[in-house]
Amino acid sequence: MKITAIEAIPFAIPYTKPLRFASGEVHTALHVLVRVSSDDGIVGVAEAPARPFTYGETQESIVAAIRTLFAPRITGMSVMDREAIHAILDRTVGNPTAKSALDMALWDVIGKTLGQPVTALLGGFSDSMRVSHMLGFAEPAKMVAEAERMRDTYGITTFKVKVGRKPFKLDVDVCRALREELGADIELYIDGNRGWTPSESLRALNAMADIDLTLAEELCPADDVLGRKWLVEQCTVPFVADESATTPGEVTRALLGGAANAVSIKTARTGFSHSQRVLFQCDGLGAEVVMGNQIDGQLGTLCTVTFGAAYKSTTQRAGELSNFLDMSDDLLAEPLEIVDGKLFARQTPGIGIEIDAGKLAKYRLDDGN
Ligand code: MUC
Ligand code: MG
Repeated sequence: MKITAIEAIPFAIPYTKPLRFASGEVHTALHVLVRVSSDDGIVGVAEAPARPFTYGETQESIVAAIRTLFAPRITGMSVMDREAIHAILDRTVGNPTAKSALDMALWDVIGKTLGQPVTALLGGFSDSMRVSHMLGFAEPAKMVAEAERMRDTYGITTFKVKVGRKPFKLDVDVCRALREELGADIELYIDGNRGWTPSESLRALNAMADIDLTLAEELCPADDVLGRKWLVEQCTVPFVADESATTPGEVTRALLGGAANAVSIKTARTGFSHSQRVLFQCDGLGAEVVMGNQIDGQLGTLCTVTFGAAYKSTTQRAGELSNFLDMSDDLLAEPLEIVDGKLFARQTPGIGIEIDAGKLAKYRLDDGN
């Protein structure tokens, strides 16, 4: 079970509908496919999404970190030596999506070698998750139409609404229109990507007090330390830390410091191994979790549901598993399907990723060697 080769393959797939939010926008999925081969002839696969506006990584930096820093140091180790491998990766600070893709590709090798689904190895709690769809910035009528299409086509009834625009009236109008047009049965929550100040956040929450929001995520920066604590104390729904709590240590600081009382878990940035740490920490401290979306493609989404379906507390809420629907194409040979508002984890050995070789050849940005 020794690692014999590690590849980092940059690829680009355009979105048919770009996602816009307070901290940035994404028009093209500039991701990196990570492949780890073992001496048993097994290949594990995962993807790293470049999100410079959140983690500072670019597609080029992810490829460089894997090829020049990580691959030379862990090639030759056993795929079972995950803790030792992470200790080596963590000698380099940052690079969360590069490290996480490596971690998940290693789990994929382990699952395939053992002939077991990774979701079962992780926890095996359930076979699927309810899906939440993330609505990016647009005019209220367009966001309502998108939510209706998601509900009518895929049976999705939970929506995360991107907010954080200034002034906040447009965001309030959107949330109100969604509630009025889609009715009481849908679940709505908001994510500000740090776009508002603490006081703007509270005024916006008050203006939406009758809309029955279920979560409020990253409405203002966590560095607004006292203001954020003041906001969280007054917020009547769980306040979710997302990009401000991307490591177990940051999660502890956020929860104990009053900067949040719920946490978004994203396998794109904590892989499976560190997502376990974050989840168990939240379970132990009694903080709710939500499986978040790093604007993942189908590979990343499959990783999210592989982890999210595996545990009781990650299945309590719908996971953010649908934004790959906005991509013009993807690399999976067997595409993901959302049916009746649910997405299933794959019960085949490993994560269940099979790459379409033709599509990889079409979208990869390197020379293929
Ligand atoms: C989210 O939940 O914030 C947008 C920025 C980012 O880091 O992730 C996405 C979705
Ligand atoms: Mg977020």
